[in-house]
Amino acid sequence: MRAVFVGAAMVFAMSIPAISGPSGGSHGSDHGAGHGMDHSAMMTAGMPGNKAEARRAIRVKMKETDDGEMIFTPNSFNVKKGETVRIKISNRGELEHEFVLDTRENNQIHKELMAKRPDENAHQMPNAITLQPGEKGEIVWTFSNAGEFEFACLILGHYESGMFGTASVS
Ligand SMILES: [Cu+2]
Repeated sequence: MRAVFVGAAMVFAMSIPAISGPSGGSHGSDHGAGHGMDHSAMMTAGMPGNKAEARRAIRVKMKETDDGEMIFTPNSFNVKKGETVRIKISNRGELEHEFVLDTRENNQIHKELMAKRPDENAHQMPNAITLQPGEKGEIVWTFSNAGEFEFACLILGHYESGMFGTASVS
């Protein structure tokens, strides 16, 4: 089964024609209205999971450090291919942060778009959550494909301050 890029990645792919994903996803012309995204559909990084199938939780904290970095703790985790996990995310910092799980390539595209249009920070995607200081949230995710994926905060300047990490699926 071919991986299909959904949601924001489609929109970005339309505006940045040079993008060609290594997964062979069907970008571009054949996906119809990109805004009517199917939230149940698979992304390269996997798909929204069923909470009842999650056997474990992974806790990730987001915060700023005293020396000016912004970090995820931990900044990496491992899961098995096909595993469904509850990713419990808490914002322990004093700024708004987000957790966006995707391929590195898609996160870069997304980040560049956000840099151009910072008013579009509010993510309504199943692979992303935005949290205010002190807030907690959860993404239930099934890691359908093996590979190295990235979780990142794409708010302007945060990635450059260290806000990214690796989800390794094997
Ligand atoms: Cu952030």
